[in-house]
Formats: sequence, C-alpha cells, structure tokens
Amino acid sequence: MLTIYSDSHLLRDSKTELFGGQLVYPHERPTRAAYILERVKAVKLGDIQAPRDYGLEPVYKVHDDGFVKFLETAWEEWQKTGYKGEAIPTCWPARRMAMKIPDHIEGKLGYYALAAETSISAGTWEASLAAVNVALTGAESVSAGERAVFSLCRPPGHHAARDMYGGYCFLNNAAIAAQYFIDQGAGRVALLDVDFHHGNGTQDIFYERQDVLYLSLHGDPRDAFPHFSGYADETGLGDGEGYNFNYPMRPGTAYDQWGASLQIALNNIKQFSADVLVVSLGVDTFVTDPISFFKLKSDDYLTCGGALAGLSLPTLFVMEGGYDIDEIGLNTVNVLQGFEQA
Ligand code: Q9C
Ligand code: ZN
Repeated sequence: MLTIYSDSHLLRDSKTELFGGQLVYPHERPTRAAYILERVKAVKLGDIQAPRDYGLEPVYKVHDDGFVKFLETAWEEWQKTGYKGEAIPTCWPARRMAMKIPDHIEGKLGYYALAAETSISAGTWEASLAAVNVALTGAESVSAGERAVFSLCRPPGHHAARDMYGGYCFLNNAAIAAQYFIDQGAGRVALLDVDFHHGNGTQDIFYERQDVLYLSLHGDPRDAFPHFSGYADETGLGDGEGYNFNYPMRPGTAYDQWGASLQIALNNIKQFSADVLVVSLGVDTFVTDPISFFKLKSDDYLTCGGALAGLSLPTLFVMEGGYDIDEIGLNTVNVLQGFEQA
C-alpha cells in the first residue's frame, strides 16, 4: 500500500494542552507520526511519497472563509497581544449570548473553538495545510486507480467542523478528501470513522447531504469527548436525513461488541452502494490509550482491516488519533496489513 507523508507535520509542536486542570505536553505530538512512519518502513508496507500542493481551493469547499482566515492569522494576532503562552480560548458564546464575531483575538478564539485543550502555536497553520495536502494526494492516487492509499496526516482533522477547531484538529483532512472524490465525479462517498472519538466535525460538514454517508464508532458522548455530539439519534437533516450513523459505546467496550457495530456500519455502507470509502483511522480505541476507554487489542486491528477490505471499494485511509505512542505504529499498520492480506 502506498503511504503519503510529509515532514511538515513537525511544524505542529505545541507545548501545551489544557488537561485535567494543568498545562501538559500535548498527547497529540510529533512522535506519533514518526513512529507510524517507522512501522510503515519496518514492514515494507509500500512506497512512501511526498504530497503535492493543492492550494486553498479544496479547503474553502469544506470550511468557512472567515474560519480559514482566522486559522491563518491567529498565531500572529495572539503574539501581538504580548501574552507569553500559546493561544487558548477562555471565553465562549454560550447559551443566549451574541453570535457575532469579535475583533479581538481573545474573542475570535472563543468564537471558533469548540474546546480549550487545543493550543494554537507557531507553525500550526502550516502543518494543518500540509496535512490537507497529504490527504488530497492520497485521494488523487485512489482516484487514479490505486486500490488503497494511506494518508499519514498530522495534525488530525475529524473534530474540525465547517467553522470550528478543537480536539487537536484544525482542518478536516478526511472531509476535504471526501469532497475531492465528489468533485472528481464520485456519486457516493462513504466516510467511516473508527477513531475512539466522535467525528463531530465530519458529521457537521455532511449533515445535510446524501452524497457523503458518515458513519462513526465511538465512545458514548455521555462519557467521552466531544460530549455534545455523537448520539445515535443524530441521523442527518433535510436531504441528509438517514445518511448519518452513530454507534456510541460505553466504557470497557472490547472487540466483540466493537466489531459487531463495525459489521452493522459495513452493511449500511453496502446498502448505500458507495463508489469509494474514506476511513478516518484512529487507534485511540486501544486498551492502553491514555485518554480513552475501549479495550481493543493489537490483533483486533488486523481483523478490522480485513473487514474493511471486504467492502471491495477503493479506499483512502486518513490518520486521526491514537495516543499510546509506543504501540501506535503497530496498531495503525495492523489495520493496513489486515486490509491488504484479506
Ligand atoms: N479526558 C482526536 O483523537 N480531550 N482527538 C479529551 C479526555 C480531547 C482527541 C479529554 C481529545 C481529542 C483526533
Ligand atoms: Zn480520537
């Protein structure tokens, strides 16, 4: 399997994550991608290619103009205030408050953020844009006839909505790739999200559309981030009604139950008769993940990959989360090897 990778992810190296009331070194860190790349090389998964540059046009197809401009300039604006730390929102438009975009960076951060753990730091914009190019280059290769491609994106993307960032995500790599497939003539794209967290951003982007089917297996929002999205009764709206499937699961879920939900999701993808599959691939479902509560084992990722291959669709894997860094290479590449060996 072909892997798309860029060293530009190194530009995203925030020093702070607001976690448990403390500022800690982020779970979402550069070694994640380094260890995955190392495993790709160790097992000789296939060629590794650098991304091409697609510019901002594909980004604007999925994200709001003001939001993109905000991300582009946020770090510079924040630095001008003279604050010493990284950019973290502290004030939000909560219930019954004005949904107007303030001029001051403090207000803009609150307007565009969906959570406070994700600091904006030097290089965040550049790395986020590079991750989009990694996803798009993979999509282009799949469009050109590759059976499956792995886009080793970092930072991740599935929490980024049309006009919101957070959950370690800024631009929605998988959603931008899905839109690219549609623009290349695909009639129906299935976007299956197996990251531990609900991909609220991806759901938001396609919620009123029936050309992109979104399905997500994740920690129940009663128990897990992002807490305000991901319930089973979120099924789509308008034209998109019936084209959004959520499979929330409770703490302690192991592969017996997780795999059963996966089979239901795969059956829904078959019924939809998708032309292409995008997989938002997170391995934070792993038993020893430091921020999650599912109990998947390393071998379960081989089984999962095999099940995905059973759809017999052109497939783009887009990297999302996974924070047990010692095992992230093994677990991620197991999905890809399970897929290839099926
Ligand atoms: N107590 C991704 O996996 N904070 N994002 C969780 C847990 C945010 C995860 C707090 C987790 C975001 C792409
Ligand atoms: Zn996650």
